[in-house]
Amino acid sequence: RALEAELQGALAGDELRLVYHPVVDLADGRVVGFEALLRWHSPVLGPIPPDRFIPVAEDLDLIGEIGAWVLREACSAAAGWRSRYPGAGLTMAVNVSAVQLASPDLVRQIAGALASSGLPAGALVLEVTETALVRDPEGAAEQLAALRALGVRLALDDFGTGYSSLSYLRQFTVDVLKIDRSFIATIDGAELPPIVRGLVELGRTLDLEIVAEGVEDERQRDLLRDARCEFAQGYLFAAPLSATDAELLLLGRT
Ligand code: G
Ligand code: G
Ligand code: MN
Ligand code: NA
Repeated sequence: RALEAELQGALAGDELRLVYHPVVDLADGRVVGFEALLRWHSPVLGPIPPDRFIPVAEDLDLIGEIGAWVLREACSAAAGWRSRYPGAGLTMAVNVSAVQLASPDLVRQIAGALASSGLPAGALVLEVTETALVRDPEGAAEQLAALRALGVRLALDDFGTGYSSLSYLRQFTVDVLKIDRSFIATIDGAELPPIVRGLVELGRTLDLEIVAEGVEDERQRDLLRDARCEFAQGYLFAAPLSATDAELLLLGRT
């Protein structure tokens, strides 16, 4: 298929880019970090969303190479921003798929990206989904333990949408819960819907950081902040930004 053929050359052809989606502190609106999101603009096929090309990259055995590039690029951007904007304690989150999580090479890739960028391990957050854990829970637990031993932090992404979320919280040690945007989209009245409130309180009880995803309006922001949800992402604050625009945001010029 055309997409498969084009993807083979995408990395070498410099067709992949990262964009950076800000994470803000709801208490004061400051940017505390970014989530790196992969973009592919094929000169032949146009822009292709990651939902479409990442599974293909996995089938073609290209995900190792692409994932390693994402890690190096994201860690080096974060290291640069942290040195130019010290004091903000900026973090960088990188998404890791089920296939990546199963790879024996992942720990080495991450250690390499940290070493070559100089980014402190504690500033890197790896986002995994519940579905990535369901396939091989024992293998995943081992891998997560090895990653935490490096000092990186772990986030459970799209929280609440996978299978039996709560049993995963018992089995796997994570640091951050990202409440899926489908829950945030249910916030449309004067009060936080009980499930969203429950998710925020669950995180607090378990001493996890909470990031609300997909915050699109001020009412959602205010209700989450009042419930003491600490962090959020969403179009209300910013769309995913190019490295240049992310830097302008840090400069306070946007
Ligand atoms: O940014 P966007 O909504 O297009 O992302 C769609 C999906 O692709 C999300 O689930 C996101 O986690 C995933 N994704 C984006 N960038 C990466 C990446 O670098 N690696 C992996 N494995 N998944 C990614
Ligand atoms: O699965 P993951 O959370 O990694 O996916 C992140 C994706 O969510 C990104 O592709 C990003 O474009 C999208 N996204 C981020 N903020 C918002 C938002 O406020 N509204 C909507 N509809 N999508 C968002
Ligand atoms: Mn994510
Ligand atoms: Na998510």
